[in-house]
Amino acid sequence: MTRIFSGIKPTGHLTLGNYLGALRRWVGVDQHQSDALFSIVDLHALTVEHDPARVRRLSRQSATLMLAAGLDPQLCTVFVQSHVDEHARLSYLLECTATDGELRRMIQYKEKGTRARAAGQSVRLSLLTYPVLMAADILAYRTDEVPVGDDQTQHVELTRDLAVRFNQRYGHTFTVPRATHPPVAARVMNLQDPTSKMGKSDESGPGTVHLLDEADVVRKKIMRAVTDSGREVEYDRVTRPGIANLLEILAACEGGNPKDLAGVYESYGALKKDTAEAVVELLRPIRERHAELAADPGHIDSVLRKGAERAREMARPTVDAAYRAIGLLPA
Ligand code: AQP
Repeated sequence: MTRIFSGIKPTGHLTLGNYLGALRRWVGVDQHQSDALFSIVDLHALTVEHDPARVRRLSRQSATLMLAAGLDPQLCTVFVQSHVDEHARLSYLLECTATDGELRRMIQYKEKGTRARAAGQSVRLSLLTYPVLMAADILAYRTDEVPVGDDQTQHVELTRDLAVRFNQRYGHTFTVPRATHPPVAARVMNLQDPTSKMGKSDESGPGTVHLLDEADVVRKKIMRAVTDSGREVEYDRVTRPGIANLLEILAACEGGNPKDLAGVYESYGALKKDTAEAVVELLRPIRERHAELAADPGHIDSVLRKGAERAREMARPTVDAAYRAIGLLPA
């Protein structure tokens, strides 16, 4: 059976991008057809300035939303990354496999590093090294597939390179994984700046739809989405990024493809209205289920505890094998 691993960082409230780019497929396909692990990758939330209480709160909220969206702990393993020591144990060995050059080339390091420096903040060393931790997250489970939005492609490429290099140097230890992406909405763009990804770090911004936004807030954000000066509804990501984004969101919500949908609309207003209603309906059951689950935090904790136990059992043999292969004396 195909082994799948993917994760969400508790750096903000989950967004429509997280749902369409990742979570929806985990729920609809991956957990049914594969041996799947889904993690709240909390260590990755510490690479930029953070508030400890907020990370804790968002970790529980992310877990609750993952279950509210439909992940079923009977079908897949849901756990918090920091509860399973094997991730950090393996990460060090992979730091001894990676080079500083390949990490400095990572786009997210360059972008976030530049942003932090511009804000007068220092850049944490972990911002440079976290893609190695991400490789450890994936390789510890001998993962075959990593379902992600396409912003993560470069990180999965690095993971593949490290797996191949380690296997060649020290003997076959890791499965070499591949990234998989959804057919549409692999990159949902910010509604106010359709050339940037809709990211959850962009807190209360009007360009980001959060899964827990009230219906009227969702409508307002979508109706105010930036479009362009043209009039015809055309699907062109380069010249009409705002309209293309709305068409992709609508196609992802209702099925079909964005190009065909473009032919159905004669005005931007009508497209926005239908997109807003489609998103409201998509999110309604998630918000309702979230409210029920949030009322019972003990249940969430128990799911996460059992998930971590299962994950630990799966990861330990591979990580132990890596320790032996690289030349460390068994304890
Ligand atoms: N806009 C998006 N479109 C499609 N997929 C997306 N994903 C994230 N944003 C989009 C996918 O969701 C999964 C979890 O993402 P994450 O938690 O690693 O990152 P994020 O939501 O992008 O969070 P941040 O903090 O806002 O990230 P930065 O600031 O790093 O961009 C992944 O599969 C991701 O591809």
